[in-house]
Amino acid sequence: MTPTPSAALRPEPARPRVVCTLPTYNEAGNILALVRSILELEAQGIDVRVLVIDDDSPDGTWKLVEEEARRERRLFLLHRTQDRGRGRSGRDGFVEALAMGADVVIEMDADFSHQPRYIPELLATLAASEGRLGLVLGSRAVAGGLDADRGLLRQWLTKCANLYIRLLLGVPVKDCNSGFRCWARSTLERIDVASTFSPGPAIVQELLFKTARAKIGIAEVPITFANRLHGASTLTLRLLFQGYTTVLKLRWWSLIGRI
Ligand SMILES: Nc1nc2c(ncn2[C@@H]2O[C@H](COP(=O)(O)OP(=O)(O)O)[C@@H](O)[C@H]2O)c(=O)[nH]1
Ligand SMILES: [Mg+2]
Repeated sequence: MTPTPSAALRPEPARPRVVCTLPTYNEAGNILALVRSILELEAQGIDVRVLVIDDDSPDGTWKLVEEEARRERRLFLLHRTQDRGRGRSGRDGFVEALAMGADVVIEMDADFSHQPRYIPELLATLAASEGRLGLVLGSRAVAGGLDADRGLLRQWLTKCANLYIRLLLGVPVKDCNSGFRCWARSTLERIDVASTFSPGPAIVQELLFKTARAKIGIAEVPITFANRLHGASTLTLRLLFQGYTTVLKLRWWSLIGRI
């Protein structure tokens, strides 16, 4: 269980506006329950909205969200019909969240791998840093963190990818593949999130690299990463390979001053 944050770690009294961005592709089995459990955080004093970025999912995820958003004013949908991709959706989600006036943006997967119960601690860590941190991530790789339930092969792949990325990009982070992250608005603006180029899941490493390179403070909070609740992973060997080459590209581009 997550430890209850100490009084010193509670979010500041001036409530920051929090927007949770959820990119979705065929998450009909998860999305509404996840949205509800995020919005329930309001009971803990968090000013929270949810933005779903759906790539015209064949299973109708966007329709469920559209209907729910008619009743729930804190839920928003970005229905994309072109240029499908986890990275492109992530980028558009960040840009939209900033346009919605977010002070803090939480990005997370829409499959319950990233559990809403950790959000208060991510927010509290960012707030307690009083500007020293610009990114707090949910981490499987620090003391108290766990990669639960996934197959050994998948855990091993995650570990190898992590080592490769840390060595190549030199980022001061233990879990470089975590897509459960809490961003200060100022960080997204400084790294010019609108210019993100990764079409696929490598957006996670691209934004991490740009943040570390801008010398913005990053902290890791332990989480248990759970297996997805419903549906199937979109990760393919092609996407995995694309991720590895994107990391090389990032290193090269930063060496020649292109980014
Ligand atoms: N909008 C959008 N979301 C995507 C796409 N691919 C994956 N996602 C979402 O990105 C998150 C992570 O994807 P997932 O398949 O769980 O990858 P895994 O956690 O690496 O197995 C989930 O919320 C997916 O629904 C895509 O092409 N477009
Ligand atoms: Mg997942």
